[in-house]
Order: sequence, then structure tokens, then C-alpha cells
Amino acid sequence: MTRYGPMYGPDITFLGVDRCDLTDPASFEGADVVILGAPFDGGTSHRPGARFGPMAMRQACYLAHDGSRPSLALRVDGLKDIRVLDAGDVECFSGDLETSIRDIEAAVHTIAASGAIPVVLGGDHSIALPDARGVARHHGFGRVSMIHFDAHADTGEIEFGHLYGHGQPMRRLIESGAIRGDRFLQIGLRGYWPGPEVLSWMAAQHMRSYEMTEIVHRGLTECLTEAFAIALDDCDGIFLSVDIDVCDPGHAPGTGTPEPGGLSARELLDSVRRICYELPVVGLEVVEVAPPYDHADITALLGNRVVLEALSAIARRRSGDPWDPRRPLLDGR
Ligand SMILES: [Mn+2]
Repeated sequence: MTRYGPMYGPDITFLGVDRCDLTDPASFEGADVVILGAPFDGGTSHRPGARFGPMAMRQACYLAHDGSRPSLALRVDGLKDIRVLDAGDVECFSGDLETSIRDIEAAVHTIAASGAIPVVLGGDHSIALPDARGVARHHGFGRVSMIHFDAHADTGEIEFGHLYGHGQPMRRLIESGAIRGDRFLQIGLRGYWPGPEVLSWMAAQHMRSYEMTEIVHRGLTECLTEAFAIALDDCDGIFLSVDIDVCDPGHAPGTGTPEPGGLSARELLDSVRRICYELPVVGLEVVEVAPPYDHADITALLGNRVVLEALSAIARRRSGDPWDPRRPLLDGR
């Protein structure tokens, strides 16, 4: 695997955290989290551009890039209270999907095997296959549950004559045995794909998919609580996959395959916070942020905050200090 820092744009790390080098194990020894860029968008079925996602998410913020972000809600610093490093980007040539998948999986596995949580910045959703399989290679095939936020099921069989692409990673993960179908939780699906054939394959795998109508009628909180119970049953860790298009295009316009009627930015952030605070997350990815279609950095900022929310919640979980969401920030009476 070759790596030369960020593939595109300035040589920066996520909000100024320290960098590390995956070819030098001493540089990330003892890290709690290692951020990795996977600037690959050769698996898109429609508009490309997510190759610029890692660059955009690393820098989208109006505060100083000083490697510190104290969370008002969680009262921890997700970049300082735990050790967070940035390993730069895996070198991905967009025209070479199989080599990119191989190299991303090796990098993710290296991070997981060191004991750190890999946080992968995509890239299109093709990278879910190497991301989750790289984590499962360390924790055990079938031992990691998947919580997958997306407008799309990503369980296609063959698209444009190919086994790999951003519409099929979840099927490949289940087929490979890395993730069990009955520990696969999907949140936020909607729209007009896939059709009945793919849905029956998903049903046969015992997947649990929460379409937006169910979420609206039962409430997101109840659906998540139910999904958590399934995810925690007979597993050793959770992989969290966030496709930014789970949010409504009004909240995340900068993405390749936008689908109207999704979650709000607030709902996604609250969900990510709950997952990373309440569950043993062993890996996560934020994918499909495509800056060429963004407006006013709305989507890049949301991707950045999804990562920060996850890191803050992981820090709070590891602090051992219970968190009460009803506690006021300040009450001067
Ligand atoms: Mn999607």
C-alpha cells in the first residue's frame, strides 16, 4: 500500500490532530482512534465526487485547527480526552476498484489490529466492504454487528456487470460472512430502489431495515432502541456506517445520489451520539460526502460533525462517567 498524506488538497489532518504513519507501528501505538481517508469514488452509479470527501471533512470547521473540540453536550473533548491520530489517505486510483478495496481493507485491518478504532472518511459507499471486513478480520467474522444509516439498501447483486460498487457492498459483506445478515440493521431507507427481487434476498438474510415511514410513525428513538437490542445480541462490537444521504438533501445536498424525505442533521447527530455512547463501536465510516454538489459547505460540515459527535461520545463512554441527556448545560438559579 502506498500513501502520501492526503491525496487531494493541502497536507492537513482532521482538525489538526497529530498524524501517524501506518507503515510505522510506533507512530500509532496506544491510539484510541485512527482516522483514515479513503478518497475513492470509482464505484458510484451516478454523480462522482466523493473522492474529495476526506479533504472536505478534515477541514470543514470555522474554529481553529488546534486538535481540540470540547463538546457542550457531552462535556468531554473528543480530540484530546482520547488519543486521536490521522493516518492520511489510502492511495486510491478511482479507475481501479479492486486494488483500492484491497489496500483500504489492509489499512483498516492494521488500525483495528493495533487496538484502535478506525474512523474512515469516504469516498463512495463501495468502501463499506473493505472497512467492515477489515474490522471483522480482527474481531472475527460474524462477531461484529452493522448499523447502517442510508437512504439506500446497498444490497444490489450485480450493477453494470460488476460485483463491486457503491450499490452492492452490504450484499458482499453478508456473502463473505464478515457481517451476519441477522445482525444487519439499516436505518433511513426510502425512495424507489431496490425492487422486489433484492428485497426478498434481504428478507432471506434476516436483515432488519427501517424505512422512513416506519421511523416517522414509531419514532426514531424507539426504532434505534429496538435496533440496539438486536445489534448487541451475541456480538463483540458494532460497525457504524453513515452514508450522508440518509439525511434529507436539504440537510446534505453535497452527495451523489440524493433522495428526498430523509432524516434531519439533528436526528443523525443524536443517533450517532447514542450509538457511540451506548454501544461498543469498533469501527465507523462516513461516506458519500461529494463536495462538487455541496452548497455553503453544508454537507462537509455535517460530515465533520458526525465524526466529532462519534469521537465525543466514545470519549464520554470511555470516561466511565454516566451521561444524562436531560442535564442542563447551565442553570444559574
Ligand atoms: Mn446512499
